[in-house]
Amino acid sequence: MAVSPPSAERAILHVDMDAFYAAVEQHDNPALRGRPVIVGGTGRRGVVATASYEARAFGVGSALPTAIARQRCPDGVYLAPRMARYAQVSAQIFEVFRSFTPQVEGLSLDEAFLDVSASRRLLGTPMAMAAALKEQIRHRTGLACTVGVAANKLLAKLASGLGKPDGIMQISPEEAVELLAGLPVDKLWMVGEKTATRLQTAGIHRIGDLQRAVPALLSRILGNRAEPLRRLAMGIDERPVVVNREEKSIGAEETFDRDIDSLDAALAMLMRLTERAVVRLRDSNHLAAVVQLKLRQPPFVTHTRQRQMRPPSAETGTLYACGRELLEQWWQAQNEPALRLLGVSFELTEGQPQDDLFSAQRKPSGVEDQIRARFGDRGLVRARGLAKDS
Ligand code: DCP
Ligand code: MG
Repeated sequence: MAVSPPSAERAILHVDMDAFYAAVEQHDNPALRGRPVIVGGTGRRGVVATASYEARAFGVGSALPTAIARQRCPDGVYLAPRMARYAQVSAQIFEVFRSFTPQVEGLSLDEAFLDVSASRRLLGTPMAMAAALKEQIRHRTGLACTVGVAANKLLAKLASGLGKPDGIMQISPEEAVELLAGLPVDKLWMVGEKTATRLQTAGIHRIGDLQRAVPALLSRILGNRAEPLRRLAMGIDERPVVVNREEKSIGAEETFDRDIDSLDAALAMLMRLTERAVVRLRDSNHLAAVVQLKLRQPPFVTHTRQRQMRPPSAETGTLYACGRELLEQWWQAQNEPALRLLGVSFELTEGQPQDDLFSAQRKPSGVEDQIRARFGDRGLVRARGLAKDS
């Protein structure tokens, strides 16, 4: 049965960094480049978090016990993870993602879906955006990623998997059915272990079998999930990109009719925005733990810069001084600085007024909290086991 794609086709990118932790290590220490690098628990019962592509040639990869990895690849360089550093690089890549679209759904430190449907008018075809995105990530971090391009999440993720490493891969709706047909059923996100077993018992092993299955049979096995699953098998996936919940923050921003091209004017605007935001900050009875600037250059390149406040504060002067430093640094780093939009926002902390000495017990959140705030507990699960062990 032929199924036609939805008329207003979406443009979804799935971006995934290549050998993320290992690539960061190779970037930070050039002596490691070209060598098999294995990051993970280095203790007796440690497991591999990831391996560089050089190490993968030895059959070493994620979740393999490190002890076995050492047998397969005795000359590899074995390193314990440096989560704080990976989180820092992650923040940089997400900043690049958000300069293409606000519709960013982070899945882990190194992976996200971007709905760039509305960016097409301004930034060109999805393939052009994928190329620009790769370029900007390399420029910003020195690292390679792979971008999958398609009309939905299912196919975009499939595409990035096929394009790895350092690639761009597009899957059109026409190609999707055939590509999916050869894959095992449990590659579909709706199919967990239980469903897979049930399908296999009925002789449905590959997605192609699902595509051809008699509807009545499928309904018997899957009940009301039969139809959605059959559609997935045909490459139809209407799940939206769900923007991760931001940490609680308060801010003020403004888009200008005429771009601001002098630092003095930009600072004056920053002062106005800071005052405006501080009024709301005080109303909320919170302190600012982080000051963040949003800086958009014409036509649409958005940067963010942020800094922790130690101690957290609700004082206009203190917060402005922090924003001012960030703005001046950014301004000096630009070729032809100009602002189409400027925003300042404060990440809130539960802190009570500063005369309460005990409020200092609530420290600004650590790396783990930041990761959790962005991705939920999911973002930490994998790295957790490692940290304990090593
Ligand atoms: N990770 C982990 N434990 C796992 C899998 C991954 O700790 N079982 C960590 C290390 C990875 C990072 O998460 O560097 C990203 O995971 P990916 O699955 O995207 O794997 P990589 O980025 O390392 O490699 P690839 O190029 O295959 O994406
Ligand atoms: Mg990856």
